[in-house]
Amino acid sequence: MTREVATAAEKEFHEKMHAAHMYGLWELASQMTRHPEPKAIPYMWKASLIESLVREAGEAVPVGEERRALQLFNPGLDGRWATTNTMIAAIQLLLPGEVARAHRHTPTAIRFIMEGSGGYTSVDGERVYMEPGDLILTPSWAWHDHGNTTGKPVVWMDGLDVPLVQALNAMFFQFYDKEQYPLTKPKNSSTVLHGNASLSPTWVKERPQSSPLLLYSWEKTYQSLGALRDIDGDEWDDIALEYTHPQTGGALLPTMGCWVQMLRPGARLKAHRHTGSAVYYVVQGQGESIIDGVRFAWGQGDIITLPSWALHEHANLSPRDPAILFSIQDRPVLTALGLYREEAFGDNGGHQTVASTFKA
Ligand code: GTQ
Ligand code: FE2
Repeated sequence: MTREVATAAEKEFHEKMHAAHMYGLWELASQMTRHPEPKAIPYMWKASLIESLVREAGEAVPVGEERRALQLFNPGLDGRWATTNTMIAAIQLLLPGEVARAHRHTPTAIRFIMEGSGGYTSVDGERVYMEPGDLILTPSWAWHDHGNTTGKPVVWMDGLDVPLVQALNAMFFQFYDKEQYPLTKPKNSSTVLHGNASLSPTWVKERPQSSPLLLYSWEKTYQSLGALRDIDGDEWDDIALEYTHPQTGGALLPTMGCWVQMLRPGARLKAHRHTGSAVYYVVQGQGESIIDGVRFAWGQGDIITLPSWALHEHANLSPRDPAILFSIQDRPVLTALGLYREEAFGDNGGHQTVASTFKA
C-alpha cells in the first residue's frame, strides 16, 4: 500500500524507479494474498440456452477450417479464452455428413459426449466412436479430426487446458495437409489393448504421460457408479470416481483430471474448498450447489464453473433418482507442483449460509 502522505522526494524516487521498469515490493505486497483470490467467478450456463445456441450455430455457421465449438468464457476473466484460469470448456456440434479438419495442438483435450450416437473422433490414426456419456481423450500434440456419418447431429463438451498452455507460452498448432489423418489402427483399438485397467498388456513398453486408453465408455462408467450405490460415500463428494491412466493408476492426463460423481437421492453434502478449478457438466438429475454462498440450481445438461478456493457443497434434490456430475479439473497440475490444498468448512455443521440465488 502506498502511504497517503508522500514527500516530494519519495514521489520523485518512485517515478524514476517506474520509468526504469522497477517497482518496490512495498507497492506490491497486497498481491501476496492470504489465500487465492481468483478473478474467475462461479458461473452457470443453462442447458436450454446452450441447446438453442448450439442449434442456431448449426444453421448460422458452417464447419470451415475451425471446429463449430461454442467456447464458454468466464465473465470474470475479461474476455479471455478461458472458463477457469487454466481450462476452457466448449460445446461442439457436428451435423450429419460433416468433417472437422485434421489438426494437432499442444493443449490437451477431452470430449464428453452429450448427444448423438456413432459420431467419431480420430486420434493419431485410431477412430474412436462416440456414445452419449463417453469420455474421449485427445492427448497433447495428437493428430485429430472429427466426423459424423450418422443421420443426426452429434454434440459434445470439449475441455482443454488452453489458458494453462498459454500462460506457459507453450502453444503450438498445425493443420494436417489433408482433411483427415490416415487411419493406421483398427477402430477403438486402444480399448482392445488397455480397456481392462487391472490387466495390462506386458509387451507394450511405452508409458505415455497421457492415458493410452482413449475411450472411457459410459456403459462402464455407469456400471461402476451403480456398483457403489450402497457404499458410504465421501462427505463432500459422495460417490466420486476419478478416471485413471490404466498403466499408472494416476490422473489420466498430466494437466487435467476427470471425475464422475453420483449424488445419491436426497444427498446433501458438506462444504469444502480446495486449490484448483473445475468445470461440471450435469449428466443427469436435479440438484443444487452452493458456491461461496450463492445457490446454483441445476438440472441435466447445465454447465457450472468452480474457481479455485471457492467454498462449495452439492445436493441432490430428488428423493428418488441419483444425480450424476461429470467434471474436469486442473488438480493434477496443483498436485504435481505441491500446491494442492483443501479445507473442510467447519461452521454450521459444514453448510454455508445461502445469501442469494444465481441468475445469469
Ligand atoms: O475439437 O479439436 O473446443 O482444437 C477447441 C479447440 C475443440 C477440437 C475446441 C479444438 C477443438
Ligand atoms: Fe483440436
